[in-house]
Amino acid sequence: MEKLIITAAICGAEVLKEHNPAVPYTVKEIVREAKSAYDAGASVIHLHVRYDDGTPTQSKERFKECNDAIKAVIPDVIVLPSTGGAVGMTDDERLESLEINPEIATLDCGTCNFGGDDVFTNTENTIKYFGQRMIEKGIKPELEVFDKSMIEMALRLKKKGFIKEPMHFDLVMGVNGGIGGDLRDFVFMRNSLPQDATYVVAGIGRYEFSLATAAIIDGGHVRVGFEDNVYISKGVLAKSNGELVAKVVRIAKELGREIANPTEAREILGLKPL
Ligand code: KMH
Ligand code: ZN
Repeated sequence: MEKLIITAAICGAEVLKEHNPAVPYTVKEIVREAKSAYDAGASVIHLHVRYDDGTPTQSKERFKECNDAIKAVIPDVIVLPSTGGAVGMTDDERLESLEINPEIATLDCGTCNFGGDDVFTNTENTIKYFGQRMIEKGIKPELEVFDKSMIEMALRLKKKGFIKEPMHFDLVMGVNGGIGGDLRDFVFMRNSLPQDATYVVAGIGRYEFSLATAAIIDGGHVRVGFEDNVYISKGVLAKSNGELVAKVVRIAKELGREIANPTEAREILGLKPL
């Protein structure tokens, strides 16, 4: 089986220090959390950025500042910025993160409820616009799918030339508005992917480690981090993103799956070597 790529979604746009005091806002805190995840075994950092008061932003200047600061400490890590940003941002605002010329970035493949009155909007035209921009800039999309319909959207847009093969998906499961995170949901999503696709699974909240285990067994890859879950076990807050990554490493080792370093992760994802 391929080595296991672990992505750490260290920050997100919605989770706050009120949920877990270790959630990073400042550049220094973002670097601390990225380094803790990398040291524990993550080869990819899924990056959202905030202003110092915690407000989410897609400002290209803030992304550059955070990306440069992370790379100064862990130069070989793969930084995977968000183009999802936060609910309510405009398309062009969201695309600012691509100005750091990342190797890979998220491409959200559909609209869904996102808790309360929030709707995370990704119309077909938005997805085409983002897909086209990524092709022009030579950035690999990580296709974020919150439900089966979004896999179908990605496959349709691939046929129309807005997404290139080989496809790489992020099965985000357990969002309040998307597919659930039970094993049968995972099998359904996973079996709906093209044969040659790679995937990572991001289980939200209580689904984080059960879905990570399913992906480890299945030969997929895993995302954990404060964006998705702030607990290391029921009712116990994680001290860092590194602690969440370390738990995945322990499970993987018990199950006989080796962990990919960033060089190996680039190879698996079809990214250019550094
Ligand atoms: N914050 C969510 C509204 C992504 O990174 O592309 C969107 C999100 C997805 O987190
Ligand atoms: Zn995200």
